[in-house]
This record gives sequence, C-alpha cells and structure tokens, in this order.
Amino acid sequence: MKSGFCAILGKANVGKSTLLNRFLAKKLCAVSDKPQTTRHRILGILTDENAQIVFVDTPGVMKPSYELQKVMIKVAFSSLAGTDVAIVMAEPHTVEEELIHKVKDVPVIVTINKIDLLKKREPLYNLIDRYREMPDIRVVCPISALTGEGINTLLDEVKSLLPEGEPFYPEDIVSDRDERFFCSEIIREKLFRLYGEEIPYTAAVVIDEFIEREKGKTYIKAIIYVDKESVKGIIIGRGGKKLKKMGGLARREIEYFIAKPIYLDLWVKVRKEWRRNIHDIREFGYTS
Ligand SMILES: Nc1nc2c(ncn2[C@@H]2O[C@H](COP(=O)(O)OP(=O)(O)OP(=O)(O)O)[C@@H](O)[C@H]2O)c(=O)[nH]1
Ligand SMILES: [Mg+2]
Repeated sequence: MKSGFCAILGKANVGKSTLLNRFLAKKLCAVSDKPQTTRHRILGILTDENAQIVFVDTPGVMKPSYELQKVMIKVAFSSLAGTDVAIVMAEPHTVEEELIHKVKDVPVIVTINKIDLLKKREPLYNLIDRYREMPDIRVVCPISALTGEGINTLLDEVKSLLPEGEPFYPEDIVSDRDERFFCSEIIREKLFRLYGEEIPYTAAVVIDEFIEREKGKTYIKAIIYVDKESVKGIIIGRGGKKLKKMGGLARREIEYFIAKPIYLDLWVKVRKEWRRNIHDIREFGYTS
C-alpha cells in the first residue's frame, strides 16, 4: 500500500479545484471562472485498492493586495509542509518558473492543464521540452481536468512518487472538512458564479445554524457578510429576486451534497472592510 499527501499549487484560475474534483469523481471544491475562488486548504482523500492519496487543494498564488489575500498565499505555501509530492499546475501558454523554484525539497510534477483548448498540439510539445530542461522536475503531464484527458497518467505518476505506508484516513472519508464547511463553500461558489466583477470578493459565508431534524428538513441559517452597504443591496437585488435565485441554486446543490432536504435561511450583513481586518478574517474561518 502507498499513502501520502499531494499538494496542488498554481496561479489562480488554472483549474486546481477542478482537478481535485475530477480525481475524486465528486464535486467537492468550489469552481468558478473567476480567479481566487478557493480561499482554504481543502483535503480530498482518494482511496483505492493499492493507495491512499490525500490531495490538497490550495488558493491560487498571486500578488496580495489586502490582508485576506496575504492569508490565502500563506495557506497555499503552508500546504507544502509535509507533502510528499507537489503538482504545480500551469496553463498551456505560460511557464511557471517562479513558482517551481519556490517548491523546495518536494518532488514536482508539472501539470499543463486545459489542453482541450489548444487547436494545435505543437506548442505543447515545445512547452513540455522547456519544463523537462528545468532541474528538480520529475514529470510533465499535459491534462484536461475538464474532460479527464491525461488524468489516469497523472494519477499513476503521483502514486509512483508516494512512499509505502498505511492509510492516514479510513477509506470512506473523502475530506477533512465537514458538511457545514461545504455548505458555506457551495453558497460562496454561487456568489462567484452569479454576481459580476468585485462582488464575490467582498463576501464571506458563515453557517450560523445547522439543525438536523428526525423528520422534515434540515434547517441551515447562513450569513453572507459583505464589506459595504452598497454591496448588500446588489446581492439582495430588486425585491430580493437575485438573492432568491442564488439561494435556490445553492439549496439544490446542498441537498444533493448532503442527500437530505433542507430549508436554507439566507441573511446578508455588512461587516465594514472585513477583508483588511485579521480578526474578522479569522472569525470567518480563514487561517493559514
Ligand atoms: N477548458 C477548460 N477549462 C477548465 C479546465 N480546468 C478548469 N477549467 C475552468 O477554469 C476555471 C477555473 O477553474 P478552477 O478549478 O476554479 O481553478 P482554480 O485553479 O481552483 O482557481 P482558484 O481557486 O481561483 O485559484 C473554471 O471556469 C473551470 O471550469 C480544463 O481542463 N479545460
Ligand atoms: Mg480553486
């Protein structure tokens, strides 16, 4: 049996969370077409007959400009401590030299994602050659996390770099996070998907109550904290329509995720400038 940790790192929006979901064949992590969707370190545990791989999804690496982003960067790099393998994910048009140099003492698999978007394959071969010339890179894997192309090869490469050992987690456990956490992430993902521009970045979601009942629906009270009064109005929308639509999408996905009917009670509150205040950031569950 092989077992170990595999951190997935890369710039924002390259497809890290999509890859983790693809590995687990389960929608676990929030995915959106906006950068900086992921704010936490999230484990996705894959156990099969000969290995247990603990994949670690991380926030995208970027230049931080406010406190929350600083915390996110710390979260990303702290996931390298104790990891057995690092997947450094890149898109087909960039070379992630800087990031690769930051990963020290861990075998690196460079993963070029989104190859389904390439019209021609030649530029890809040149890119693979450039990575192969760099020291410390074990393997270069072109993949599409979206279509699944190349995923099995990548999985085999990860396995081959893991040490022999007993599993860390029972085989039916898929994450270190609980249902409450994933409920808040589903709601946050819907904010990313439904609202334009800056709006999702100003929001944090906190599950205030989560009450399971013997009979009837699970009651979930969630508070969306935003940093300005004007954003609150935009999230709620005229006559509450926009929030209702968002809530409906979130409710359906939460019901699917926890396999129970729920009543979702959504509130929007203002916590001025929370993204710049470390105490608020911690209170909302973001820690490195
Ligand atoms: N065409 C294509 N799109 C992809 C692929 N993988 C991910 N995407 C899309 O890329 C966008 C970002 O995906 P995410 O998985 O959220 O990216 P991420 O790296 O986790 O982003 P952050 O959490 O913001 O750092 C989404 O719109 C995905 O659907 C792929 O292989 N091909
Ligand atoms: Mg992500």
